[in-house]
Amino acid sequence: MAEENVLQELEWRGAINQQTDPEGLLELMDKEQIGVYVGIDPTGDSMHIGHLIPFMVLKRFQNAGQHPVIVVGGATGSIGDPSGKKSERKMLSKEQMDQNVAKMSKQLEKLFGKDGFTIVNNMDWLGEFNLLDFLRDYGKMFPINTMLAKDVVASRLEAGISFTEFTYQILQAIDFHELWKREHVRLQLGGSDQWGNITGGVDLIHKLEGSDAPAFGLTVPLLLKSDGTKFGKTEGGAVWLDPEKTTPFEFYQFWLNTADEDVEKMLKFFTFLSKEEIDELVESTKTDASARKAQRRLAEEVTRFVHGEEALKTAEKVTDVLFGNADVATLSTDEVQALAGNVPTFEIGSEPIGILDLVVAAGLETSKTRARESVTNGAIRINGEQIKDVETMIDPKAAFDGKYVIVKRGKKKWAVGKVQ
Ligand code: 383
Repeated sequence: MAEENVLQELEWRGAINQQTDPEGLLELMDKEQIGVYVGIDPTGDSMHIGHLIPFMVLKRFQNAGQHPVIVVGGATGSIGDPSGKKSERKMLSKEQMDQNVAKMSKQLEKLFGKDGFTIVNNMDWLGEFNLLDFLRDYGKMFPINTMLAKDVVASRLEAGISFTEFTYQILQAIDFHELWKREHVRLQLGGSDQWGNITGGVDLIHKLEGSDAPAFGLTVPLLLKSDGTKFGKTEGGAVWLDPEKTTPFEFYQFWLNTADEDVEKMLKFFTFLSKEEIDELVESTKTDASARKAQRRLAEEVTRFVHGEEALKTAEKVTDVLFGNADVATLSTDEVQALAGNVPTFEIGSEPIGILDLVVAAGLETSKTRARESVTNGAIRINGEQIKDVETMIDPKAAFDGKYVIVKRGKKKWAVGKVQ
């Protein structure tokens, strides 16, 4: 069998929504290495897993030998893409935007490595224009009727859209042309909400560089779960890539909790596993669903990709302690710190403390009388060890470098005391 090309791979992964000219693109990639780009607006201080959708595809083009380019939109972010938005956006301050650009760039370097990919800020060129040049050089290239017909604009005409946001599509088109010239970019990727903006860029390049100038667009479907709800949201809100906002443990848990009906789609989208490996895992959801082998592998692959091997191991360990049968005493101090990020915590002095006072301080019982009952019943464990004697004094300095005391009541209630 001939080796599969990147578009065939995207096809079986279900990762193509629309594309402009697949034959032309394949022919070009056979001849030369091209730049492939995705843009992201720094409207927040972290990416979330929705952003991963086109970035996973970009990574596949990188693995297939093409050169990834990412635009962090310092300029476009200050305008606000109306795509997928029902109302006008709030504008961020320049300082906020600069901070977000720095944070997102760091996250992107973690995913794509420092070498072998290019990251640019469109403020570098869009920030230089003066109004008259903009209107004369570019405005003339954009027929208002075409702009009005774009879904994004058409759907907002009734509710209203400012001239500022209306202009957004021109800015993204200029970016594509600019990168076409300076980075040999020939293909732009995005979620399906970006189709109008991407084809706007293809059209601009054809107008300025000739109708046979090579420029292509491809969009990736935005995911829906089998129950029809939006992918990537939990009760607590978005699932962030920033470990300060969503801990690697919570991140791991999000993927681990994928429904059986959705796990195949997720494995195809968010991992680099082969079709055969995925088929095998999907099969196991039918033959041995309770083992959750497919979910485990999914959580493992995505957590490793986003947070690295060490954070993955910690997330797995904490999962095993909280939901499996791993012994608390085997946790390292760093792992206890990760655990503390995911269960209630309380502050505790460094002097020895009576077990009943400790259980109350931990918030696991409301009174010493009730704490006494729990202890006598054998429901209380300190650092993994069952304590039944109500007179026991606990030394907070005894374990985990003297930094933490882990209190557990029954099977599910945890609290970590942070030694002051
Ligand atoms: C800016 C300048 C460019 C090209 C693209 C942009 C950003 C683009 C946009 N993208 C979204 C964002 O930044 O608004 N106009 O939040 C999201 N993307 C990706 C993907 C997605 C899109 O970053 O569909 C989800 O994540 O394309 O909504 O020159």
